[in-house]
This record gives sequence, structure tokens and C-alpha cells, in this order.
Amino acid sequence: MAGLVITTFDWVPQTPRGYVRDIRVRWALEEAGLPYRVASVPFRARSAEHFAHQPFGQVPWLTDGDISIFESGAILLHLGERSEALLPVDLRARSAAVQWLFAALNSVEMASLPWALLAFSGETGDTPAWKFFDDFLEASRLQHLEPVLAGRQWLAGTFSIADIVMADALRLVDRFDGLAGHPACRDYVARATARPGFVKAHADQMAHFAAAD
Ligand SMILES: N[C@@H](CCC(=O)N[C@@H](CS)C(=O)NCC(=O)O)C(=O)O
Repeated sequence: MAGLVITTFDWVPQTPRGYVRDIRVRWALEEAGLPYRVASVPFRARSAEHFAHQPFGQVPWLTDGDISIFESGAILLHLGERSEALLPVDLRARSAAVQWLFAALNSVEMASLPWALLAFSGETGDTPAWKFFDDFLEASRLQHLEPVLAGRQWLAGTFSIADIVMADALRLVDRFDGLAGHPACRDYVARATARPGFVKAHADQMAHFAAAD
């Protein structure tokens, strides 16, 4: 199929709306000003064709002509090749953006996601699991990210795919007030999500799922 096509679910429950990861891809494409369309697969009945595109039965995936690619980080790297608005051409700046993209995925989100899943399920009390993940996120990640974000507007100098993933990971923490003690992280999320590309991506995702109610 020609052109850029994001595939996401046809419907999801209310809670994850606005946070489904096709938002990262929508946001990147809005930032780049590249034309795209959005296709849907059933949330409830996942077909063999779905698993052929995304081996875990998840979303999103992107098709770019006859290339099909899954994993939001890999999709953003792919799109970074298409637009300097997403990934700088200069090697030093590009390496910084790639480095921070991986840091967002593999250092911050690997700590923030289990924290958010516990928060989602209300497991925030005096349990060993909550104490462990809360301390891990707080002391090992946010405390160190705070001075970084206090000292710069965007992670790699100019806005890049690294900021899309970092801001998206952090806004889920913010949803459960986990950035309360980290004003620079909070300001960064506010700055990123005020960008027209995010605002449109978010509105479009909300409308997409609402249309299936
Ligand atoms: N590492 C994957 C994660 C994708 C992911 O978690 N997708 C969620 C939606 S945000 C999903 O498909 N959940 C349904 C499921 O896991 O069954 C990526 O970043 O693309």
C-alpha cells in the first residue's frame, strides 16, 4: 500500500485513550508535516495478519510503501530518516538524539511503565512492589533527569524523536502525579505537549477511539 499508514486498534477502553502508542507516530508525522493515514485492527480479535505485522499482537505499526515496521522507537527512527524536524543530520546532534531516544525507552520507560501499571491498578499502598518501583523511578531516574531537563529545552538541542518518547513516557507518570517533586520534568512535559503536533495527535487519537463507541 502506498504512502505512510499507521495501524492502531479500532477501539480501546477509556483509561488508555490518549496514551496508546500510535500517538508517538502521529505526533512525529505531524511534526514532520508528512502525509499519512490511520488504519484500524480489531482490539478484541487479533488476526494472524495482525501478528504478522506486530509479533506481540500490539499496536502501533507503520507501513511505508512495502516496508512494515513495529516498535514505536524503531518507527520513529525510520521516520527520522525522512525529516530533519525529527532527527538532525549533523552527526554529533544525531548521536545525541539517538542516545536520548534509547535513554527514554530503555532507562526511563523501563522504570516508569511498571510504576504506571501499579498506579493504574491502584497498587500504590504500603506494598513491597510499590515501594520498590516508586523508589526505582524516583531515586534512580527522575532525580537524575531533573537537572538535565532544568538545563535545556530539548534533550538533543533541537526538538527530536527523543523528546517525543521521553515526554510521552513522562506524561504517563504525570498522570498519576509522579512528577510533583520534579518541576523541570513537569515543565518539559508541558512544553512538549503544548506543541501543535502533539495537540493534533492527541485530539485525533481521542476522536478515533470515540468514533467506535
Ligand atoms: N514496545 C512497544 C509497545 C507497544 C504497546 O505496548 N502497545 C499497547 C498499546 S499502547 C498494546 O498494543 N497493548 C495491547 C496488548 O499489549 O495486548 C512499542 O513501543 O511499540
